[in-house]
Amino acid sequence: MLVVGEQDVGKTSLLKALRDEDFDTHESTTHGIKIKWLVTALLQGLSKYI
Ligand SMILES: Nc1nc2c(ncn2[C@@H]2O[C@H](COP(=O)(O)OP(=O)(O)O)[C@@H](O)[C@H]2O)c(=O)[nH]1
Ligand SMILES: [Mg+2]
Repeated sequence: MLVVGEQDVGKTSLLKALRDEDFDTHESTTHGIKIKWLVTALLQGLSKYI
């Protein structure tokens, strides 16, 4: 998933929420791009077969 948008619209906060991470009212600006793992329900379902 690629999240693109204007500065300060909440991209980092949205991705943190999807990763069950805490909301930060003073989230610092992301410089450049940040790449992180996001384990989806599909991957979680597959994990029992791996
Ligand atoms: N009230 C409120 N503030 C938010 C929300 N999402 C993000 N923010 C705040 O808006 C600012 C920018 O958010 P951030 O996730 O860094 O945006 P980004 O620059 O698009 O990655 C930060 O201070 C966040 O705490 C939201 O849903 N509600
Ligand atoms: Mg950001």
